[in-house]
Amino acid sequence: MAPLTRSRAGAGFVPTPLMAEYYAQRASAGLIIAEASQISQQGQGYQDTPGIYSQEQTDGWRLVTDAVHAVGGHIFLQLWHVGRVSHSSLQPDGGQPVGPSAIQADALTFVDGAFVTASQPRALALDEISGIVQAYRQATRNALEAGFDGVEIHAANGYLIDQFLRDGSNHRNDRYGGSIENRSRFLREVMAAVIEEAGVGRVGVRLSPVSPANGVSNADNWALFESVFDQLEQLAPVYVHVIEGATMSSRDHDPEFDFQRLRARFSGTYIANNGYTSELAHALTAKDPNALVAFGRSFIANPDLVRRLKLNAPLQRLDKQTLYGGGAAGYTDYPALAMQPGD
Ligand code: 8OZ
Repeated sequence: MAPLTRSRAGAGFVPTPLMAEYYAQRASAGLIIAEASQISQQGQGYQDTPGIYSQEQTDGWRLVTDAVHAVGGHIFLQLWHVGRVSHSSLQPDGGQPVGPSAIQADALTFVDGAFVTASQPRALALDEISGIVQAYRQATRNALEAGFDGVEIHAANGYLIDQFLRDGSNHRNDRYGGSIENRSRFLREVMAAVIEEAGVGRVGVRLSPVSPANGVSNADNWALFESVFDQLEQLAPVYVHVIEGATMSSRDHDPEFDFQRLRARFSGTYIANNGYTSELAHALTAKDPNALVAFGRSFIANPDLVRRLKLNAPLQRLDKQTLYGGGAAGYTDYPALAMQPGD
């Protein structure tokens, strides 16, 4: 199950018992990657997304991991810093969001029940960057204390790590900007710190090479991601998870960008995502035994998605009105298929 933002954390951005119920309902996924969770207040970009930086948040996530493990599931947490995709009202002391450079994102955030334009960011000072790496490290410790089986570094969808990677959002002229080697330094440092805390077997990473999500742009995505994959091969995370196409949208992309060729540069597990059908998933795993497929949107309305796919049963449609925020409606009230004799 791919990570899905649902904006249902409680006060203090603490995971709730309702969230534990939601994840436990979906434990037959095999591996759940829990929703993006900010590693600091500065890393938050939308209302009511959960955090993983306070003790209360860590204790709240324990409810979730216990509920999932009790029914035989496995669960990673996605670690998130939104960078410039935020709004001042969510930032410490109402300050500006931060990014590699002071370039405003062409992106919307979600605040007080409405979508609003991301605020003008300020460029991170060179000496602030190690503090953010340290926040990823502490968030990893917290996630392990909360009982997660591992963590996924969110390096996709135009958030902070992706903002460093792409030349449209990174105009720095220090060692974090300019060349691909420099623009990927922040990703390398975060990965190294998190792997040091958790071990290679408990760390994955998510990328969205061709997605324009949250206003990112880059002159040569192939050169960038070929290099990123080669660097990941060295760092050896347990998996690389790739959104093949545009985030929350179509699989269509420039045919010159060949995901199979990219995947071949990493010898570990590949998790493919975005708009997979059962047929596409089987075709991929038949030719790539070290590949998995993550399903996102279809898990929202189908807690028993795996069983439905196995039985070729109809899928329920998700209600867009209840995607973000609110309570049980459109969250934990999507029914599973009735059990049949012999199940
Ligand atoms: C939808 C709404 C808010 C955030 C992502 C974490 O795109 C998100 C997200 C998705 O990775």
